[in-house]
Amino acid sequence: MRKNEWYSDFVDAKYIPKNDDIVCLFRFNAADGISKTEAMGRIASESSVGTWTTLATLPKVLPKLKAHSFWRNRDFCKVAYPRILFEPGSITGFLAGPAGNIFGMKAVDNLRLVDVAFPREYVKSFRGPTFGVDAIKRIFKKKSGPITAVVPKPKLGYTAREHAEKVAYAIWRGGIDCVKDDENLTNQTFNRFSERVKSLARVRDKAEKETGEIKEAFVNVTAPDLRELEKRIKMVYDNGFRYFMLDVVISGFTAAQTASNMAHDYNMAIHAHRAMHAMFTRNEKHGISMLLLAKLMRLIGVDQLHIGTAIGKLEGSKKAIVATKDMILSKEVNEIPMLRLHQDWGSIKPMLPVASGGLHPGLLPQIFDIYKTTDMVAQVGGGTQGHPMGTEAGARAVMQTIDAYHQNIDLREYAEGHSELKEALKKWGFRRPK
Ligand code: CAP
Ligand code: MG
Repeated sequence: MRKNEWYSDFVDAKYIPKNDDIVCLFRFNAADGISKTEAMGRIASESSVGTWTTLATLPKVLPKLKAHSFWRNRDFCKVAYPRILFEPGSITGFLAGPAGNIFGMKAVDNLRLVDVAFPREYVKSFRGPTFGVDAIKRIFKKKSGPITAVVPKPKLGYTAREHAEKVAYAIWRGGIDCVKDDENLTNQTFNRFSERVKSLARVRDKAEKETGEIKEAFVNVTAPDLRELEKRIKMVYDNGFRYFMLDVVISGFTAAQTASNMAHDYNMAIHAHRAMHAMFTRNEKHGISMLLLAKLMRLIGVDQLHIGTAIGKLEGSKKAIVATKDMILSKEVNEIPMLRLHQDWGSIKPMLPVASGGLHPGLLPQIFDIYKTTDMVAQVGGGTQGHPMGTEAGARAVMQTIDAYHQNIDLREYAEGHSELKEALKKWGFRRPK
């Protein structure tokens, strides 16, 4: 132990976590001159009750509050935290410890919070999704998924009326369930939020009447402050939508929890876009894993979350995506060494995975095979609006692909009797965008 330091007090290989402890799995690289044990002590100390030097006075309760780094395998370690350390029902209150200062410690060159096993009592302090998987049946009255969505592309540029009357109308007419705002569409001068919501509601009613199908929109309520966020959610609700969309990472965890509480109050569902996540999820050696971000979002209570495709245009390994998909859809999942901890969800509803990013009809069957379910949301933006015969045909091609998949018919064979699918396969085939 170095003079005037007490980090080693936070390392105990004999410590056996209590059932009620919160256990974090970290991946770390100790800095030069720092042993792995010293690094583990710093991680546990700085993320719970410690600091860089010994202290003159200590509260009596301190031994009960200390975290224990109790396990290591190569550059992975586990730290157990007494649940009492954290405010129940608050993701921000949790992250400020195990995902706070420690990322910046000089004692580590890299640090990644890979997963967290939350005990039942802690899980119970969250509300979870309002609908989650149930949205398929309770909102869309469908026996099985996927829920289909299309983002008007290009991302920005349409006026509110063009967005609704030109693009959304064609998407809904083509059989798609939901028209999704892009992540960077909020309240621009050329596409005002209030006008977009009202125009979409008017066109939705028209499309529902003409198709006899339930039509929804994922209107992006991402806002500059919580008061405006609440106003936008209320406006979407007042215009008869059951969903709203939030950029949960960009908005932050307090906004996400505020939105979830409002979704419960209004009996609405949240489509969670994860834009900016790759800033801290992508580097396997540093940051927070996408799996853990998804776990936090299920606790907070979003109903569906983008989790990656493995074969589309954005990064994400198939192994990690499948481990995440299983964790958000299941009641309980087992540990996968160095990737995922055991988690029992109690009565928290399963959350729907969203596959999106570079998808087109030729790729959808592969997505359903990777996910091993169609209980999901399939978003196809460019892969619908880039269709040679236009947006409505692009939407029909997506729906034809899903029909073919459900009937276990090869796409090329199904395309023989469906011109929209045939044209889509002619343009994109089965290529995986880079
Ligand atoms: C997809 C998308 C989504 C990405 C987000 C886009 O459009 O609208 O934001 O899927 O990535 O802007 O790229 P396309 P992820 O369907 O035209 O690709 O799903 O990985 O969070
Ligand atoms: Mg987008």
